[in-house]
Amino acid sequence: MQLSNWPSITEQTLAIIMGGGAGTRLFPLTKERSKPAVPLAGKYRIVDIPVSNCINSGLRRVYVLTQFNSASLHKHIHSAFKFDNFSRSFVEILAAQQTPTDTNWYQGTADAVRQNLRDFLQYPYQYFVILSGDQLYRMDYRDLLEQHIDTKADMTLATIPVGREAATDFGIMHTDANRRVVRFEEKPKTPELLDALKIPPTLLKELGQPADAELYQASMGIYIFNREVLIKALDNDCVDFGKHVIPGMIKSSRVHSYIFQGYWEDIGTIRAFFDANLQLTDRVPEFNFFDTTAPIYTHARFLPGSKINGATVKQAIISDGCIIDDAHIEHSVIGVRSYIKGGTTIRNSIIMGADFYDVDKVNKAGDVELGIGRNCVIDHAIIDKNARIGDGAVITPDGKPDNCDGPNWYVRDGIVVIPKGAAIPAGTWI
Ligand code: ADQ
Ligand code: ADP
Repeated sequence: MQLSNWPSITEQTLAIIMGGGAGTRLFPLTKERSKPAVPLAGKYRIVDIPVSNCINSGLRRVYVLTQFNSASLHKHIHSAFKFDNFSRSFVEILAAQQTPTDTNWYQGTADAVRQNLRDFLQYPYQYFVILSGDQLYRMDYRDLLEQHIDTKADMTLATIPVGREAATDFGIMHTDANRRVVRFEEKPKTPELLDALKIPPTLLKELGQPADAELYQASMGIYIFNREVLIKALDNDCVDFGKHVIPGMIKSSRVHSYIFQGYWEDIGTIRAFFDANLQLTDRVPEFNFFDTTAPIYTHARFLPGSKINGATVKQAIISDGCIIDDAHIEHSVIGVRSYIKGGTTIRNSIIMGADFYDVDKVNKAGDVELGIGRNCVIDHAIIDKNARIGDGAVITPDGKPDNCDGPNWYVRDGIVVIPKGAAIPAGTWI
């Protein structure tokens, strides 16, 4: 190693994770917590994905920007991501803790970065990697940095080919032969605009796609800015990167596209979050939590192995520390410390588990015990942490509108969501 190469490119890079705006799209999972703290895949939290990608890419200075702080997010970050005393590595939360009417509330992604820019610039970082906080994917950001430096770009954004239906939800662009962005439209809606934005045959060929594929080059919301470029890009009132900052940079700056063709899912809505979790129960899921070359880190809980007392389990993830009696579990994700009693059927559902065991049975008579009671039927549901589902409860979205609210339950995108800590009395039919 040449000492003159020090500090390395990754040491000159600060990672900034956009941890979520108002969190309305994931409500009610974000009712009592910020989006990064939402549990994922039984034992992780959403924020573990981008933070682990950073660590596995050698980026060890990471800020998580979030709209409001929560004790559980703090506890999670501090226990999951500890570095030794001899490095200047950190994962820190920067929260806008004011109310929505206060001007300090982050108005959008660019505004969130701008409000913290002075802190970010205190150290001589040369590159700023800005990441969306609600996506399931594995990426080595060093490849992105390498292309960024090789092409001498001012800004590089990661992109992925998507179909026409998805294209309306993303920033869509055209690039030239050097992958420099020459046109950018945020969430194009009209058929004429979409027709004009298709990936041309030459690029389709380079990507190994059929010449007649109808694909669009979509922004993944992952950006690398050079230091001076970021300062200039935010020296205005622009609120969002996708809506304002990037479209404004196309002509004046060298914006390049890094094309990624691996697995990538946006998990920012209840439906997308639900589908991505359940896909993990596939025999060979597209996202591999078993990949030890780039592990997903979370906080170590030292829980006992799960105890299964005669259940039938098919295509499911069972996390640590569960106790499952004679239940039937199919195509579901069962989170840490879940207690599921006999005679219960759980299908196509996410049970997030609990933060504690109710060993002392602190419930008074008549209260519902922590976990899922006897003889329940749960289908197409997300049961958030610390919920208490009484014996014989039936929870399914059948016969209900795709979006509606009950006294202590919600239906969102056709999925019933029981919020954190809710109690559903015995015999309830939802
Ligand atoms: P969207 O995902 O719609 O599109 P946005 O709502 O700005 O854009 O969210 C980007 C990320 O920032 C998300 O992780 C979100 O949770 C977070 N975020 C949003 N507002 C925030 C705030 N005020 N404070 C902190 N974090 C906040 C963007 C781009 C598109 C691109 C898609 C890819 O604008 O061009 O195609 O991402 O998903
Ligand atoms: P997770 O384990 O899902 O990451 P947290 O970190 O938020 O959840 O909290 C888990 C820890 O919180 C438990 O190990 C327990 O020590 C503690 N805890 C939280 N609430 C309670 C409670 N009501 N009773 C006992 N312990 C609790």
